[in-house]
Amino acid sequence: MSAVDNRNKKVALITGITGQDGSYLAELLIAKGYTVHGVVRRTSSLERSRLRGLYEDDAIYGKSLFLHYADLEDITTLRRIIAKVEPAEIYHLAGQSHVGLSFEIPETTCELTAMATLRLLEVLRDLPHSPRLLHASSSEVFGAPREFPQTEETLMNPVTPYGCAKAFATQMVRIYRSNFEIYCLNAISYNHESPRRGENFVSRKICKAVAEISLGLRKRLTLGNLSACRDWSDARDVVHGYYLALQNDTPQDYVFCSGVLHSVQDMVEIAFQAVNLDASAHVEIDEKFLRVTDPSRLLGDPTKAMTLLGWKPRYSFRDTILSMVASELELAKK
Ligand code: G4F
Repeated sequence: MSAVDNRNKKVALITGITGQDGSYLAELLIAKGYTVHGVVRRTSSLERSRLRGLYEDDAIYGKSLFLHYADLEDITTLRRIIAKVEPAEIYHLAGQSHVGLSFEIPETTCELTAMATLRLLEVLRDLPHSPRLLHASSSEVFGAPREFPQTEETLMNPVTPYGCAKAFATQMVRIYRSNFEIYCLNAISYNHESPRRGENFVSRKICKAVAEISLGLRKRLTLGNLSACRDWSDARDVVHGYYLALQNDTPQDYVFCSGVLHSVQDMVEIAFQAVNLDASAHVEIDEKFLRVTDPSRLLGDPTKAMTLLGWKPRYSFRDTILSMVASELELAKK
């Protein structure tokens, strides 16, 4: 693979560095001695709170962390950044990542999630020494899966605009890997949460509300489908998997998940128990949070990542929820 020429350089580029996964990954790579370049949307200057610990540290920002402005639609800028910083590894995490929202803005979702990935692959195709590329794919590509649990071999059958955009990007990565000898792979991750999760995702919404209810700041938590089940992991474990995946000499796809299903109701119960409150006294359902289509049985099999990469999650479902409630209590008290 042509990427081998760059391997001795610990230089990484992260698209989506201001997000939950990007910020944890940046911390992990810097701790491993990497120089990390992050791509930041021109509009995201106010959204860097997850990076604050790194950004405000004079020993890190401008020394082992650099931020560059580029929009995913503007591939020329991205091409220039790649030519300038010559990363050995690219972690492509950026995109429109909210499944529910993808029904409202399907065209934007396809531009930012599907086409942006293809454009990035085209940039790499033209480079004499292409960096290694990890594309953050999603369990949403399986949509209505034909098999349980799903593996790297399971056929894609997306049922949402977001899942469809991810399926396109995932397949393009496979096509470019086999046709152009580019080192690129898909990390097919299932839901993964943490205190840095965006507020419109169900875990953060639940934990934030629970903290505020326990402090008397509000009374109710309004949700959609409580019986929806997901295979939930912790984002801190998943980004460690991303790092391990790109260290393997052979590019291949991996599923990152817990292999266990929990319902939204389970999450609600754990979060309310953490503050000694009865969930049934505070939770109500509003149809506006129900999805047009909601994949119901996305359950992954993490065997390949565990055996081939030695990936071992450190956080249980309960650990993650408890850490999120604790973090929300701190924030709410401030
Ligand atoms: O937290 P969610 O919004 O995550 P979702 O849609 O599963 O997507 C996440 O995981 C995917 C798989 O890895 C990623 F591809 C994607 O980018 C994102 O990270 O919803 C989880 C479940 C759904 O079944 C939803 O219907 O929670 C249910 N839910 C119930 N009430 C709710 C609510 N979701 C939200 N956001 N808000 C609610 O009030």
